[in-house]
Amino acid sequence: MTKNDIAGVLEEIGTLLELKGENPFKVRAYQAGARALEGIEEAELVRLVKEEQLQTVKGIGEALAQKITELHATGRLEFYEKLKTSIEPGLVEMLQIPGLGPKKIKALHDRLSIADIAALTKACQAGSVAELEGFGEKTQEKILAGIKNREAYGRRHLWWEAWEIAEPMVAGLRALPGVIHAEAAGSLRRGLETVGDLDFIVAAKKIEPVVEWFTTLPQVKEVTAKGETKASVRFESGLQADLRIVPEEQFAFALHHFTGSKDHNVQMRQRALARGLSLSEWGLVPEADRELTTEDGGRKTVKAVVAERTLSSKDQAPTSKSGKDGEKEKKGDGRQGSVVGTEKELFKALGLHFIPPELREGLGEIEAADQGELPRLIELADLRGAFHNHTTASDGRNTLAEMVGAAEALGWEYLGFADHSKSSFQANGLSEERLFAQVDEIHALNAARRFKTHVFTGVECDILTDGRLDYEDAVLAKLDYVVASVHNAFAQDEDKMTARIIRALENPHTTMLGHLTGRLLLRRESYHVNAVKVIDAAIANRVIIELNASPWRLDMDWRHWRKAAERGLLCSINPDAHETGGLAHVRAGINAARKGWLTSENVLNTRSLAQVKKYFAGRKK
Ligand code: DGT
Ligand code: CA
Ligand code: CA
Ligand code: ZN
Repeated sequence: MTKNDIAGVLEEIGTLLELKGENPFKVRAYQAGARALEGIEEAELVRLVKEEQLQTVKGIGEALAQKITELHATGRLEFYEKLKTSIEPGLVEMLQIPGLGPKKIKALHDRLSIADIAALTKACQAGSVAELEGFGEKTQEKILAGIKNREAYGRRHLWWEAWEIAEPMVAGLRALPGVIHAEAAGSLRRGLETVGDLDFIVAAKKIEPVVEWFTTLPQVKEVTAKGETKASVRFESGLQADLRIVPEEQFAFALHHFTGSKDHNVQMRQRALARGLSLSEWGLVPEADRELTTEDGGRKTVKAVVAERTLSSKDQAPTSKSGKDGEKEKKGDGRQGSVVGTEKELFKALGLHFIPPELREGLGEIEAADQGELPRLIELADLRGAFHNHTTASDGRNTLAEMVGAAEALGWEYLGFADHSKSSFQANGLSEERLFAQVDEIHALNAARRFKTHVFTGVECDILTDGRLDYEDAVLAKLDYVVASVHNAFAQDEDKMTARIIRALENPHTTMLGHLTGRLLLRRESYHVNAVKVIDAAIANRVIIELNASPWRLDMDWRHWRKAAERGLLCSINPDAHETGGLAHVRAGINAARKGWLTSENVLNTRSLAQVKKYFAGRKK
């Protein structure tokens, strides 16, 4: 760690201690230490650490010297990691609100029991913050404004939440008169786990009604831009959406461009250039032929046409336009007729097979498309069941029978359960007796043939801090399968956590590993674990790693899957459903699986009931 990184950590420790209401002297010691570090040269720090002379620096005492040395050598500090996990994450998050320091946050926590931004918002709206000593009306207003801005500009959004808004909008756009095509593009279409903003691309005969519809939707909180062929809006949640309307013949190019990713686009343009072509959001034109004939017979370059169009849309933005302009613009498009009408044709024009949006991350998809080596990606319809699901027996909201009924309604051949084990008492984990009762219930359900869906017995078994599992072997042996997961002691260092998980994988009863990193997207960081080592161990022990399809997890991350699957790792797409509606989350898991280049062969729950039974039986031997 560099000097500045270390100073940053010390500063943060000071803030966190203050948040906890620690002794002000202790707080100040860390702040002083940070400043002292800033005052010396990097080389000087190296020398002082080496000669163990740090405490000779004014502002750095014995204890601090030790911590700096540890950070300098390892980049980590046990004390700091522990401190971080000892504080409610909501309080730390509140630090991002302008005008709210640790002292104020502590006061809010102590006096109003406010532990996160949602509660703070409510308290401000109710006026109770203003009544607190040291706060007042003005501060309260400032806090509210700060929260609003942070949400509006700072936050990304879960793919699932963005999709729930986007999907009906696409349907609405398509239903408008004069709309020829409408698609959601951007990171949403690429199936990224979080989304910055929505991007809609529309081909329409008449532009104005589309813009009008888009900007007057009931869920729109604010119209942030409104031009002749585009508009931007912001929703209640802070999520923003861009709309672009293009002439029909540009649709494929615009859709491709605004689907991205940027890296993919850059590589596509390079490929076009290598073939003497110029690819843009407006079209694909011969590079040598950059001069275009306009309607009035003049000659103009693509660049000039583009510049004009950009200008004219800016100039005319404030005035209302008649629908005729769409027609005019369409004819006025001087681009030479290219036969590209779909993305498929666009790729073909560059000698490529169609690249599914999920693969467009600039990670080798163009090379694979060139060689005809793109995988046949898994699809939602390939799934025939799912294994990691909860019931009211632990922390789920629906009974076992309700869950099975929902799986049957989805047409699934099988459903497996994995309620929490006894150490997860916060999640009402099952004692051996309660687990056996559930196993009996499942056997009875299968025997009665009440549902077409077969039910598998399983458990989500805690991996204890040392890597042992939460039940005796004899208990685990009674189940069809075991999902082993980490649910506590997140602060362990990477070596410890990695060894802990690997030990669990070596247990012959472990069928699959649950949520590899424990991350909660946009809410909680991963614990420290060496993913590559865990993947190696899973392959060596023929253990599955789950792709937890909960929109908050999507863990193991798609970025690991391509390589891992190539090396023989088997995946299971697990909804981790806590209610009947949660089964649908496999849709998000499919996105991630596709981004990880997975085919149906890579995923256990695409197999038939008979094959799965055989797989579990084989694992038991
Ligand atoms: P997001 O919204 O942050 O989750 O990510 P995207 O990928 O949706 O990005 P966004 O909304 O800024 O733009 C949509 C797409 O438009 C992006 O994936 C690629 C394309 N695009 C935007 N700006 C640029 C750019 O400066 N260069 C290139 N090559 N493409 C761009
Ligand atoms: Ca976007
Ligand atoms: Ca955008
Ligand atoms: Zn879990």
